[in-house]
Amino acid sequence: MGSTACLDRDATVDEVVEVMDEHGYAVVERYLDADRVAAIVADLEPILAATPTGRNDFEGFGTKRIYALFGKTRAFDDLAVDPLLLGVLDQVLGHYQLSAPTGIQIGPGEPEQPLHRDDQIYPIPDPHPELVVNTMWAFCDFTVDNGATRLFPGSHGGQPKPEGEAIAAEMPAGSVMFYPGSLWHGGGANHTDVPRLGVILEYVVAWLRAQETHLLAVPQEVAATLPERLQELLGYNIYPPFVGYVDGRHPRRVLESRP
Ligand SMILES: O=C(O)CCC(=O)C(=O)O
Repeated sequence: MGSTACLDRDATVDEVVEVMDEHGYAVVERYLDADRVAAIVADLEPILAATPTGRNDFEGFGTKRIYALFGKTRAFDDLAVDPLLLGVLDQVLGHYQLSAPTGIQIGPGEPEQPLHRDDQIYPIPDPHPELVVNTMWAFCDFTVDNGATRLFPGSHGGQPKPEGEAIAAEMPAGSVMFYPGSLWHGGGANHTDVPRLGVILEYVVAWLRAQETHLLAVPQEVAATLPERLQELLGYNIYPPFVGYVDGRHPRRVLESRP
């Protein structure tokens, strides 16, 4: 991949926002060190072993997707509230929540995922302000051969699906790629005999429905033990002044009043 959209791990919020705005994506290379990558991979292995392959072209018949991620592992609690990530979300989305936190292991032989925009599930006419920001965390080297995410640089902002060849967002393990929900992209084909493992932490503005219903996906007794900001991102929050209340009160009170 060209280096124009790549940043070092000491990148600032402003740099990530500027590069994402210009190119439609920004890769912060090796944001996680090798030990952290290895620890997360080890944590995900038993979960992946119990995860079925996909049911359609979009999920991929040879691809495993870990849904209900925050109900299954604590490995992403700090990454979901990472200061660089939240700083970018503050600037681009304002009020937001987690939408679709998903582990994606593209199996050998998997063909390309259909190209799509992550915000096209919402029936809101183009152009519109960004509604979704996604981050793809690489837990192996992402290469053109093993299914690195394909994308069309500059295709964000409400444009029709581009013609021609997408590029492969190659990045070393530990890197994180930021991209807005309006960017045309899709998983790549895996031509190797080794799975490609990535995790998306996707966020959506707080006034739209999140893709996954975290309030049901993460057991309440687990949610009650999590840091407050993560609880908020999992839906224990309101969009001001009062979208999302429970019995007229902030949803956090439900966790606080547990026996
Ligand atoms: O796995 C990838 O590289 C991208 C997956 C994706 O875009 C999706 O499932 O929405």
